[in-house]
Amino acid sequence: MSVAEKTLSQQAIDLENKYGAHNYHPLPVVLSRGEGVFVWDVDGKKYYDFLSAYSAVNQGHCHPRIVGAMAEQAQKLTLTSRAFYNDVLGTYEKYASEYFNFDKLLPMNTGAEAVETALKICRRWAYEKKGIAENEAQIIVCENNFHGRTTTIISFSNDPVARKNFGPYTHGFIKIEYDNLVALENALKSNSNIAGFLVEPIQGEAGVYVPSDGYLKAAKALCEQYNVLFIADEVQTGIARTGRLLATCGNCSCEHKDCSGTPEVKPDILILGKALSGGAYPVSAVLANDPIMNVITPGSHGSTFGGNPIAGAVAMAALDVVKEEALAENADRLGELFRSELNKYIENSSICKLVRGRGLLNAVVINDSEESDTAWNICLRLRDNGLLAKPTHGNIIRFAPPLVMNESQLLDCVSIITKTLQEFE
Ligand code: IF1
Repeated sequence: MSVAEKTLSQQAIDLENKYGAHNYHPLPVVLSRGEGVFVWDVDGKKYYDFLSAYSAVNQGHCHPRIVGAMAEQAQKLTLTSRAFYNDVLGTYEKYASEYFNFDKLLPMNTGAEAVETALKICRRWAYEKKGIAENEAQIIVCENNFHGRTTTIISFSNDPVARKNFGPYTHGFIKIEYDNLVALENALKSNSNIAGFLVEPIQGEAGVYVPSDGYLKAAKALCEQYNVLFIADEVQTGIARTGRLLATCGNCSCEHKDCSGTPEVKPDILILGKALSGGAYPVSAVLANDPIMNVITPGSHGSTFGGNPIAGAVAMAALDVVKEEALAENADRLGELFRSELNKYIENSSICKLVRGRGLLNAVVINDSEESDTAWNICLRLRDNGLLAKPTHGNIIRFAPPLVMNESQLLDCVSIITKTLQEFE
């Protein structure tokens, strides 16, 4: 078939297949525009976006405030490196540190870079403050974690696809079962070289596993008891996604109802990314108080783009939008509605086992084996019906729309989802 005869979508797909590394298996749809909760493909077909670029587009596609801040800064100064000061970074660092109630922020670009940064801070704190012998620090992580794709991070992954043939692997990590306080305490009491506990408040990629109520709070208390840093990876769960500004609060007994907003579970190190920029630009950050953050000294860590003026301008606008548009409250309310409506369907469904999640980070477990392609086929039909979503693992479909969605749009999406599922019953 000649190029001219191929559709625009097929032409784009063929280009990626021929000239791009095959590190993804995207759903066959080629997007060319985004606005709010909607995206359009190259043929002008409109879709609800129910992935939000893996929770990076919480504020909606191309939010005018965020794009405007990016465009304005891009006309003035894009990058200085940290060899010099610039007139945005300090303002951003103050704004974000106060926004999340920490003494300091270390600016990076991707989530994985921020996770790596947190691991380095934790290890250096262990040697210089806790007194663990150099090179002996151990960091506890959870089975089925996802924290990024760097060699150190995949060294403590148990996903064979993410780690096979990427060895030799980085040492210094102890894996325990997620949502298991006995396992955590056993690890803490059996090894005096534990420096930190790295945990996702909700395990996103694993399939949106929400831990038991009180898990995070009790885990933090155990870390305090054993003088170990509690490191919360909120790259995916943060920035209002789970119905609170941070999911680390989501585990307190308030169930998001009357919580004062200050997280009952305050991490020693907080890791942010994705929606910190509203999906407009790579921005990530590590936040901590001075006794921990001050182990970082000039020349001991850095990044060419980390803390660049565009990142600071974009992040401040993105965080403004979260508060001005009450996105956490909206996510909390619409998330309850989404799960309640899906549960009504699931009561009489043979194809769906359950829906779980918090706020607008949800997943539906399909009643088929992990190896089946049912979830994938359901996502293909959802695409045909005007809604984009993608399976996380095998038989689990993640549903995570932008947090700017309104109730009528959500109910429209519930109708699309249930009508599509009905075709597979
Ligand atoms: C992919 C999902 C995966 C993250 C948490 C750190 C990072 C991520 C909790 C790293 C990134 C992305 C990466 C992307 C797919 C997506 C993802 F869970 F969000 F769906 F893979 F698990 N911590 N998650 O979720 O941030 O370096 O990507 O900016 O790699 O396929 P990053």
